[in-house]
Amino acid sequence: MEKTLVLVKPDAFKGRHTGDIIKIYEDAGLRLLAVRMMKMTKEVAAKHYEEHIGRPYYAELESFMTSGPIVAMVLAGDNAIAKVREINGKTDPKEAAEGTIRKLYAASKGENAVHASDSPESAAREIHIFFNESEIFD
Ligand code: FUP
Repeated sequence: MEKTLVLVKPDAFKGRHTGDIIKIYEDAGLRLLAVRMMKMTKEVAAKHYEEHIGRPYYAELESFMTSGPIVAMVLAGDNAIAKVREINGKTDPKEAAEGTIRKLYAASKGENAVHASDSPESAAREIHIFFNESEIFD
C-alpha cells in the first residue's frame, strides 16, 4: 500500500468542493489515513514548495497558498501516488482530461484546486510536513 499527500487548495476549499473532492478519491478506492484543516504559513509553503523557490511564479504561488484555509490529507492505496495524480489531472486545467478534479474545479494553472505528491520520495517528505506518525491511521 502506497501513501500520498493531498492538499485541497484555498480556491477549492472556498468553492466548497472539499467534500466532493474527498468523495472522488474514496470512490476510486483510496483510503483516508489522516486529515487536517489549516492555514498554510509562508514557512510551511517554503518547505512544501522548496523546489519552486526562485521560480518566476513563486511569489504568486506563496500568496495564493497562504490566502485561506486548506485541507491536508494522507491517502493510501495500491499505486496511490500515480492514481491520485491521474484523478487530479494536468497542472493546467486547460490541459486536464474530462472528469479530473482540475477540469471540474480549477480556474487556472496557478489556482488549480489540488496538490498531490509526485513520487515516493516527495510523498515521504511532504506527508511529514503536515502530519506526525501518530496522526496517520494506517
Ligand atoms: P503539480 O505537480 O501538478 O502540482 O505542478 P508543479 O509541481 O509543476 O507546480 C506546483 C505549483 O506551482 C502548481 F500547482 C501551480 C504553481 N505553478 C505555477 O503557478 N506556474 C507554473 O508555470 C508552474 C507551477
